[in-house]
Amino acid sequence: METLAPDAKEELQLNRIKDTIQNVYENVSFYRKKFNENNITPDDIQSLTDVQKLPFTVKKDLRANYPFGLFARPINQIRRMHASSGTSGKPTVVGFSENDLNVWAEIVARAIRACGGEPGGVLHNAYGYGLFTGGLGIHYGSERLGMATVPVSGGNTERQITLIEDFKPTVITGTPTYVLNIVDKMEKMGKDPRKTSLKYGIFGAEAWSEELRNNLEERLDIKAMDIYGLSEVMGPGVAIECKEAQDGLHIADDHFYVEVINPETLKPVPEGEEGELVFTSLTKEALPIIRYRTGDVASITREPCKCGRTSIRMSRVKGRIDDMLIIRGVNVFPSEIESVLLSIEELAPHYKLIISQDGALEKLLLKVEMDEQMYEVIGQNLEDVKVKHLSEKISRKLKSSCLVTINTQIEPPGMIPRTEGKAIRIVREKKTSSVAN
Ligand code: DLL
Repeated sequence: METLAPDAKEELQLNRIKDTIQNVYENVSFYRKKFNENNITPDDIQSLTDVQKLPFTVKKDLRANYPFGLFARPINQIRRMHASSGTSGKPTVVGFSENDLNVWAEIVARAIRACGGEPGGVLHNAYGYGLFTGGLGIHYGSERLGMATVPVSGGNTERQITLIEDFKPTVITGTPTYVLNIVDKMEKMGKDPRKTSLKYGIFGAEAWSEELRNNLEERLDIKAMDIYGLSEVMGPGVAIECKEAQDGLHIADDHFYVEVINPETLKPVPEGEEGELVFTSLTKEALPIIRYRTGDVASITREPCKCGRTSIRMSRVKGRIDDMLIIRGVNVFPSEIESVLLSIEELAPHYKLIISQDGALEKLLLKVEMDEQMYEVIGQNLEDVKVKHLSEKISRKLKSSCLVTINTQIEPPGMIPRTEGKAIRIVREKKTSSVAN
């Protein structure tokens, strides 16, 4: 399936899309109503371009149909549910049939294999277990591949280090920022992270930069690959980098049909151009999803990959449209700021962006940690002239790479809160009083 000729793949996609449309038309009143409103019946979908006739689905639709309104199967055919944390409103619930779980495990097994995992090896899984799809999604894929899977989940970093030393995994999975915490901790404990048995990392669930990849690869002496996914579409495994090229993520396009649209006009953008990723599931039974607007910004390419896989590839996700900052008319994603910060040796890869409202005006403050070594060099004195020079260097680099000026505050090491899962890069503050101008 991974090396199927593109024509054959498209034929397969069309057949599967037709089945999916039939499934939602018959079993989900939300879609039937929407199709009727748009004068569409399943017979109208005769080619892949016809997919563009279908209405989009957005997160709001999942919330409005909470909990099971979009399920195409009754509860007695559901074998697992996952849900978002619901911090920004009602949670979204997703359901999987037995077959869906099987397909998901298969897709993730394929993904881990593409990243260097092998039957017989050990995989240390530091993605959170529970309602989040990361932990269990990777877990069953790893077992399916035939790997001894360590379900350590996030947190308890010292124990993670002991387990890595004792169980000798070759693969580690987790959010890039949490794995960064593990590496920091190892170094603090006087251990050399390059000396572990680890060879490959499979990192995702949050936007991360090429510079963070370099940092993790260098400090852990591994190859680090990017894994993408979202619970509404499945979970981890929707797309995966291969260890051979590390150049774009192979979309599991036998199971997901991808489009890239301009989020304002909602029209497709030319191939290779950035836009919002939109996915239609092709094989899901319990929660088929039609033209789901992910809010994630990336581009796609059909150029062949040197690994031999024929699937469409997507670029690294730059970020979520909601997280894009507009600074005096210039659009910047936190991942672009991250690239700049990580290119500055005196800084640690820990930062956050604080947005506060000052009347009608939005203010932005970047807080970034200084590297431990630099902190010692300045005798832990933040008033040292070297800190001022560092601040100027950050401003200069941000200006030349991102074309923006951002107020920056340099923090001592350890001041930015660490997380066990996805990092919180953007903090929106209600009050303005605590924010420096
Ligand atoms: O984060 C699924 C996942 C788990 C993916 C483990 C990879 C590894 P959600 O919690 O529903 O699902 O969050 C989905 O996270 O829309 C993106 O904005 C972001 N995201 C996921 N993977 C990446 C990635 C999981 N590799 C949301 N790069 C998505 C950038 C990512 N952003």
